[in-house]
Amino acid sequence: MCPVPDEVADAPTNGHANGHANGNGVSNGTNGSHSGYRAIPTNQNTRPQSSNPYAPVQDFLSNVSSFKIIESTLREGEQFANAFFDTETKIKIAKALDDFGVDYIELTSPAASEQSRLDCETICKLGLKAKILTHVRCNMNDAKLAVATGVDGVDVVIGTSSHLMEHSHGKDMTYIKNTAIEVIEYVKSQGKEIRFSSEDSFRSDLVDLLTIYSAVDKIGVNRVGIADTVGCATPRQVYDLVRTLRGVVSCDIETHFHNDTGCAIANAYCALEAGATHIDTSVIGIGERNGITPLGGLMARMIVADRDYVKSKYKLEKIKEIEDLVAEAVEINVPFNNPITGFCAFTHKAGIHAKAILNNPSTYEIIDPTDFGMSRYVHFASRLTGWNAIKSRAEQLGLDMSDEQIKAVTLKIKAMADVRPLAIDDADSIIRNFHFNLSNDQQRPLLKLTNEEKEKFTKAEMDLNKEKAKKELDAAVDAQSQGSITEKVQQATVS
Ligand code: HCA
Ligand code: CU
Repeated sequence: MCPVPDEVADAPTNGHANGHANGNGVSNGTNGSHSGYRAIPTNQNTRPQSSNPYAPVQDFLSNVSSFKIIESTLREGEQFANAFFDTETKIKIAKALDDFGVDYIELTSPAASEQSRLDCETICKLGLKAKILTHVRCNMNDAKLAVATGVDGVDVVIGTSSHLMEHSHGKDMTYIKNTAIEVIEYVKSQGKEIRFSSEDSFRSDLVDLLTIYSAVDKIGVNRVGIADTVGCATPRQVYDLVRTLRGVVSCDIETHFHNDTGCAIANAYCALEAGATHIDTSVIGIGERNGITPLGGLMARMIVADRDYVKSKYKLEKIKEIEDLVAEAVEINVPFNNPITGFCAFTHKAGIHAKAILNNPSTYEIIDPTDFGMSRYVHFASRLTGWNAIKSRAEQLGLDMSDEQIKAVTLKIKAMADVRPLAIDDADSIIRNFHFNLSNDQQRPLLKLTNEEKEKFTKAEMDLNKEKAKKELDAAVDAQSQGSITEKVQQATVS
């Protein structure tokens, strides 16, 4: 369970579609603003990316250090069950994504509705740095509508799996190839970028796929796209397909992964390793069903792979703002386990973790929260806490105590946490009152407790003391027997 905040009053209202998704109605805040939590200063992370002994040997086909993002919150994201973006919201999202630094922004087809067409025109006129794309079916009517909106490029798609050819559009591969060529030639003739993608690529016939991609590559398509429309692909399958395709076409390769089986980020990464050039994302991963590769999650993955590239290209500290904007627009909470911005993404709790984190955050953090403008938190108000965390907290409160005294108050906090859940203020009161009693030779209660709680506390404290005494005894016996073994070895060497 995540740490319980002490200021639940700050929690946002929760009429959201996914209910109380992050457990507490709170999400991780940017520096110092994690509602109900107090950051404890730690040593700095000297090297957020330590070398990885399992890193693959450098592969010349890999684009892990040179990928581009096609941000599809305003297309795939609009297919999310709870998404209803009005024009103003679309503009806000487009501007935020542009400011973040995405390479492309993909918009819903102008053929979807008159408002969609108008919104497309409006966003094209914003003068953003990102290239604007719209996503249409592979036919001339849609292509003409798309070009007329003023977009920089058109993403066309058509289903190529037998499932979709039979049960969706009912066209065969010959029809698909001929129409694709017609559409591509038209869009190119209008001076626009053009991508051709096969829907449901991972359930399509490989020969069909390679034949059509090779044909469109020959007539100068800018990108071909692979889409895991149903989220069935594994990272290995992705690697194999992209790698094979890389050997067949010379144009760029875009990839699009649904998250039905939780592989959307891993698949995106593998696609880049195999030579894909572009990854489709959406903010918090929103899209059809449970969505696609999330922008923030992909950033988390990629910063670990190439920090310099990611930091030089994207304004990472904006990610929380963008996620909050989209979460609000579609009325969901950011999930508690979201990479980077999840409620406890950088909160450390167990004593062993806290101790190491206080010494050097890279011990239990592969990502430095400050790269994303986030804070780390050491959770010290629980039965799992350790004396190092309490020592830091006491220092932060300006209370001077010896290590022995800190260990004694830690034991009291742990015992109290066995009686009832502790808020941060509870733990602080225990530390403060304990310190007061020491300095004034008094017996002020550490915390206000009911009689029943007092009884439970006494018992919990006794148990912990017994446990502590047993551990000390064991340690003393170990030390003694170690001593006598060393003595015997020494005697044996001498004699
Ligand atoms: C869909 C279409 C799509 C298209 C992907 C692409 C998919 O909503 O079914 O254009 O590459 O997942 O196949 O999003
Ligand atoms: Cu999709």
